[in-house]
Formats: sequence, C-alpha cells, structure tokens
Amino acid sequence: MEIRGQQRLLLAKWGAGVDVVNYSALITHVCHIIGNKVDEWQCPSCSNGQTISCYSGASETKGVGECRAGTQTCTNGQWGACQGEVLPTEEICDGLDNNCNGLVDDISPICYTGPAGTQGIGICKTGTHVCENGILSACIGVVTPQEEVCDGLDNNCDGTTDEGCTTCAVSPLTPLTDPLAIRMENGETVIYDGLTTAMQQSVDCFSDTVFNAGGTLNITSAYRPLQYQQHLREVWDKYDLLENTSDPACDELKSEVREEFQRHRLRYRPARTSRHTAGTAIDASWNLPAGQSIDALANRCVLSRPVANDCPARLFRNNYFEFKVSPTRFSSL
Ligand SMILES: [Ca+2]
Ligand SMILES: [Ca+2]
Ligand SMILES: [Ca+2]
Ligand SMILES: [Ca+2]
Ligand SMILES: [Zn+2]
Repeated sequence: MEIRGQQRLLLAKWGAGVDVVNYSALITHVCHIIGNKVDEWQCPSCSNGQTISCYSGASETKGVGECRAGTQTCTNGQWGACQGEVLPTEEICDGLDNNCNGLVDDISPICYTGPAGTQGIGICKTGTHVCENGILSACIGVVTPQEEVCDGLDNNCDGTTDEGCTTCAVSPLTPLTDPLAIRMENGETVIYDGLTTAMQQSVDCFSDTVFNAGGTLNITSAYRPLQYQQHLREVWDKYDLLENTSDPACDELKSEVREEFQRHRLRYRPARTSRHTAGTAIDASWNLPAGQSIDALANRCVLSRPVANDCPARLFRNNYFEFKVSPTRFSSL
C-alpha cells in the first residue's frame, strides 16, 4: 500500500504507541479514530473478506426468472466487482424468462418468407412465429406472392393490381336466388308448385281426359318462376352479344353462356314474362287415337291454345302445344 503525504503526517501523529503489524491495520485503526474526514486518507470502506449481495439491473427484475443477485467481496479495504450476477437479456424461445418480467417466452416474432421487396405490398403480409415449449413454430399467417388473377387484388405483390387483365364489356349472368328457379336450373323442368289452383284442376282433368280417350299426355313445362324466365332471356341476349365479340377478356363468360344456351335449348328469344310465370300455362305433347281432337279434349278442362305471346315459333310443331286456362270458366263447369 502506498503511503501518501497526509497519511505520512498522520502516521507520525497517531502511529506512535499503536501496536500494529502492518500499514493496513494501522490505517484501519486511524480511520476508526478520526473517521473518513480527510479525502487523501482513503479510509477502507470494508473489512477484508467481508461479502455483500449486489445487483446492477433494475431492482424489480432481481430474483425474477433467470435473474440473480451476485456477490461483492472486500479486498484491501475496497469492494470488488459484483461477481456471479445474472442480468436481464433479450427474451428468446427457450422455455426460460430471459428478460425477467415474470413471463416465460413472452415473444411472437414477426416473420416473412416471401421475396425481398414484396412484404406489405398487395396481399402480401407478415406472419408470426409462435413460441411453444421452447420451440418456435413456422411462420403462421404469412401471405407470400401468388399468381396474378383478375380479382381486384394485387396477388403477386408487385405493386400493380390485375395487370394483364381487361374487363369484358358484357357483365356476368345474374345469379339465381329463387329456390324454384334454382330447381329448374338444376334440371327439374316440370314444376307444378306455383300453378294457380284453377290451372292445377285443369291439368288433372286434362290428364284424365286424354287417358280416358285412349291417348297419352306428356307435360313438358308447367310453372316457371319469373327469375327463371328472366334467366332464359338473359342467356339469349348475352349469347348474341358474346358471339359477336372477340375480346379475350370475354372468353370465360362466352363459354359459360354458350353452354347455358345449349343446355336450355333456346330457339327463340324468351318473353319478358309469360303465362308460365303467372302459373296459368303448361307445355305438353301427346299421342291420340285417330279421330280424337286434342283441342276438344282440352276444352272440356277449360284449356285452350295457343298462347300468342309466348314461344310462337314452337307452336304447332311436333304435336307440341301450350295451353292456358281461364279460371272463371273453370268455376262454371
Ligand atoms: Ca419474459
Ligand atoms: Ca425465453
Ligand atoms: Ca400484381
Ligand atoms: Ca389480381
Ligand atoms: Zn341456365
């Protein structure tokens, strides 16, 4: 230990008559008498070999999670460095509370697996890793570039929406929502629900009458929901428009409408409404023995033909007729 000027003087004054074995013990003795009043004196702050607990992190983290206090030992009258303390570190996924906030693995790191420059553009967005049992999951919820399709979104995340897409000038077919219209669209072509009561009576009467006359009757169409009628007309109109366009943007709709057109066997432009939509008409074909008149049999059931405003081109062909009913006349039967 170095003895400085002031110490030297004090040693001369206080050292006499003190039984000391070394300077260190002498200094301790002098400090005990005068206290630490002289800066230069450098009184010892601790006794050699003394230990205390130490912690240099935030006090609320001490003893929480992985964080531990350390120990300082007194050497040559001075406290040594804090040894063995464990301070908060960045939380990682390891099953431990690394940042000593009382929560184990409280992290869900953001991740992105798409090419650089696409994150946050268009539909592309980041996901997160989830830490479970000390193991990070794959990147959950991440959206990376997809093939660009014509949907109003930037699917490939290049900053441009629907590049290469043009819009067909003809709008798509109106979707069917009426349950009866959907049944017909699905192939149930003869639906009696929706016929008027009078028409139902006429149909029953007509079937019996033709049968009793030795003939057969095949009803090919009965009630037709307005929405279905409008669907047929829309198919007809859009077929015409689409067959006259060569815009590639219309290709998909064109083939859809072409298929509809053929499936519905449209041979004339469907009326806006028809007696079918009012539930007062049926289409039928039949066979009768020679000498029998279908009109005479129909009239017995208050049915007559033709209906002028609906499918005139189909009338009088292949024994295929449309009948209508007059409810007031039926009630007089
Ligand atoms: Ca934590
Ligand atoms: Ca952790
Ligand atoms: Ca794009
Ligand atoms: Ca798109
Ligand atoms: Zn259809």
